[in-house]
Amino acid sequence: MPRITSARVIVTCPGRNFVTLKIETDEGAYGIGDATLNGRELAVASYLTDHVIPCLIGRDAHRIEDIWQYLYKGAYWRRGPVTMSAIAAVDMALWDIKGKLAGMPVYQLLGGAAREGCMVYGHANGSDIAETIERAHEYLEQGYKAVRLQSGVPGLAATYGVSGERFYYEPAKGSLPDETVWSTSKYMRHVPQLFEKGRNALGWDVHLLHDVHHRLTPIEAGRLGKDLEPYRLFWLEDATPAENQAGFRLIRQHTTTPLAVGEIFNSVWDAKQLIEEQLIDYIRATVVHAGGITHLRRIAGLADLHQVRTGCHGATDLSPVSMAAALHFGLSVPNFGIQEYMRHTAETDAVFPHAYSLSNGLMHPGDKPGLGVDIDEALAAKHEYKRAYLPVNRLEDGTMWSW
Ligand code: KDG
Ligand code: MG
Repeated sequence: MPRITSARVIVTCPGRNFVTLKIETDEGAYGIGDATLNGRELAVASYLTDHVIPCLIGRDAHRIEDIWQYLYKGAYWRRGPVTMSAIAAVDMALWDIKGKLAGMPVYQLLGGAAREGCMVYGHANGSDIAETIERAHEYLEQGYKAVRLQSGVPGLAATYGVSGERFYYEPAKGSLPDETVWSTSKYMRHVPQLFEKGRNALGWDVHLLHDVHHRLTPIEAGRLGKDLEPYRLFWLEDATPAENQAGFRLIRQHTTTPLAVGEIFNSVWDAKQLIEEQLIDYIRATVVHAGGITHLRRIAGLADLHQVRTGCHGATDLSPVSMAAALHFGLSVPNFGIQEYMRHTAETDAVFPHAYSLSNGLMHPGDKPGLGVDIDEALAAKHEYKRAYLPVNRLEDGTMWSW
């Protein structure tokens, strides 16, 4: 049995912060897992170093489920993004080790490929509608089958999802959080125009998506969904905060626009009612924040019973280790829907060399044993951690709102 001999946390900032767990065994194989929680990175690093790693040493690295249960039930304090990101990092690293020892890519251990590749969506964003459409065309030229459209809103100085960069979106910055200002009425007037012009310019053969980023109430989301019905969106994402899962009933009563939610979920319990009542169409929980491959498969299993498909979050703040794990999961799970792909910068890719690739709008994790991602520790050590916060958001009268 491969015994865990050491584990350590590597914090690096190749353009943005990433937290990685590396687990070594006495059989020579090692595994890595992503533990990045954007804007709160060091909390997970400490949870791992101070509380999880001492419990791992000496354990059989093959016993993934038992170690998962030990860390979840054994902590007494269940769930929450810090705990579940730490468990996820251990879980990913153990799947990586199991794959390496078996000489197989992780997706083979999960049942093998259930499709040729994972359809991904890219982010087209611009300061106005014309610029967003121009960028969407660039994605289509690169073979993407699905594109998310976000654009600046007239009258608002900054809008979620719009960045100066062409292909990378990086909202975390500053030694204190930036403050942005939000107007629901300005936004609600603008978005249907974005999709009317978007459909006219891009045609009907591309899937179009949009992220509301938790800004609306359920009834407002119902109205927006109804206004967008003529443009046949693939999904409307995070239309309203989802702590109150029953709130999605109200949205469903008013629109047939498909709904996606889950990027800040960390457990199947966050999605249970949403899935069981079929209040959503896509579950967007991630491998890193929702307890790793082991727990994500459990969520997908429940979702499959209710015709809810997966659509894992894949922003740049999830490291290439998470991206690889999501692709092994996505390739093998029966109810895969789509995978978000916000590509990483060249600096990040150099620290995390990886086997996954994109071709004709589909991504494949590659066939290297394990997850197929490594970390160049010498290069990682050259990029020192920099505190960076996600922005906060206020209404025009100064009231705090969801960012
Ligand atoms: O850390 C926050 C980002 O991951 C988030 O703002 C990106 O909403 C997002 C998305 O859909 O990619
Ligand atoms: Mg989102």
